[in-house]
Amino acid sequence: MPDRRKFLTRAGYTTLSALLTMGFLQKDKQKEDQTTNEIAANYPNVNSPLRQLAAAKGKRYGAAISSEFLQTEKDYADLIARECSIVTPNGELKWNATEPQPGKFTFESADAIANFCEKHNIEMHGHTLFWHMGRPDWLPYPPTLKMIERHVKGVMGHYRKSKVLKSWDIANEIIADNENEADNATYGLRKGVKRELIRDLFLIAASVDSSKKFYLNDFGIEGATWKSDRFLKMIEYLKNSDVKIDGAGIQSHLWFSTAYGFDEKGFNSVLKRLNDLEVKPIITELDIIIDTPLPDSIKKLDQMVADSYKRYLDLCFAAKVDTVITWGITDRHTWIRHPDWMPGKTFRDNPSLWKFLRPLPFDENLQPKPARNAIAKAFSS
Ligand code: 9MR
Repeated sequence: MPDRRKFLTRAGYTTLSALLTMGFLQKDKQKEDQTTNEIAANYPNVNSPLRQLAAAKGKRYGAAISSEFLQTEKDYADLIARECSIVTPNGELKWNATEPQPGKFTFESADAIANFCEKHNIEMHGHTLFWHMGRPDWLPYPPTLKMIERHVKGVMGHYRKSKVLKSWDIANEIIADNENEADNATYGLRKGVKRELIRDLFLIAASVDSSKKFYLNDFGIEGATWKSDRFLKMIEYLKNSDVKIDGAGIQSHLWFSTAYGFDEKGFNSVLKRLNDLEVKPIITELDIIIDTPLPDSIKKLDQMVADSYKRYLDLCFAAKVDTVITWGITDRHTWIRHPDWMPGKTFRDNPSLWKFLRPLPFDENLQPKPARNAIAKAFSS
C-alpha cells in the first residue's frame, strides 16, 4: 500500500476516500489531456499555432518583435509566445541600441527579449552587427576595423553563452540599391565598403563566437536582379576566402500589385545557387505590401495578400527553405505604416489609404487574417 493511502486511512475514511477518488479522476483527466495534446501535436489543423504547424514539418515560424510592446501589450506578448518558435529583435540589437556611446554597451532591451525567449522556448536571431542605418550619431559608415572589432566583441561576447540566441545577421544590406550607388561593379557594395572589410568582419565574428550560425542579410534579392547577382558574388567571395558563412537572409519585403509581377524563375535560381554554395537560405523579414492600383475593398486586399503569401511560401518550401520570419506579426505594428518608410507618394500624402497597408498575418486587433491561414496552409502542405 503506498504511503499516501496509509496517510488517508489515518485521517478518516469518508472525506478522504472522496478526496482520493477525486485525485485519481484528476490523474485520469490529466492523462486524457496529455493524449489529446499529443494527438493535436501530431495532427495539427489550420488553427494550430504556426510554430506547431511548422515544427510538424521540421520548420520554424517567427516574427520580428519589439521589447517595448512585449512589456506594454499583454495580448501581443501572448500571441508571440503562442505562434513563434524564432524571433528577431526589431531594433534592440542594432548598433544604436547596443553601443550608443563609443565603447559603452547596453543590453537592457535586447536582454528583455532574450529572457522572454527563454521563458517561452523561442529561438532568437541576432539582427544585426553591421548596417548603414540604425547607427548612433558618432559612428561613420563604414566604421573603421577597430570600431568593428570593439563592437563585435562587445555584442557577440555578451550573447556567447546565450541559450536562445543561435544565429547572427553578421552584416545587413551591404549591397547598394543600384549600380550608381555602388562602390565596385563586381560586388556592388555600398560606397566606401570594401569586400575585404566584410571578410574581416566575418573573421572577427568567428574569432569571438563561432558556435552561432552566420548570415549575410539583404532585400531586393528575390529574383534575378542586379542586386541578387552581386549578393551571390559576395557570398562566393566569402566562401572562397574560407570565411565562416552559414546562411543567406532573404528579407522579402515584397511589393505586389494587381499585376502580380513576381520573378519566380529568377527567385528559384537564387535559391538553387545558394543551396549549391551550401549557404542556407532563410526568409528573414517577410511582409507583403500591395501597391497601386489598389483593389476596391479591404476584403479583396486581404485575399491578395494571402494569395501572395501562399504563392511565395510554396516556392520557398519547394526549395527546402525551413525558416520563415515575418517582419512583425500584426498590422498594429508594421514598419510600413510609419511615414518614414511608407511606399511613395501614393500612401504618404493620403492617410485615408493607410488602412490598405496590411502586410502581416494578424490584424490590428490581433485577429487572424486570410494571410495567417495561407501561411498555415503553406506550412502544412
Ligand atoms: O522595422 C524597423 C524600424 O522600426 C526601424 O525604425 C528601422 C531602423 O532601425 O529598421 C526597421 O527594420 C529594418 C530592418 O532592420 C532591416 N531591413 C529593413 C527593415 C524595415 O525597414
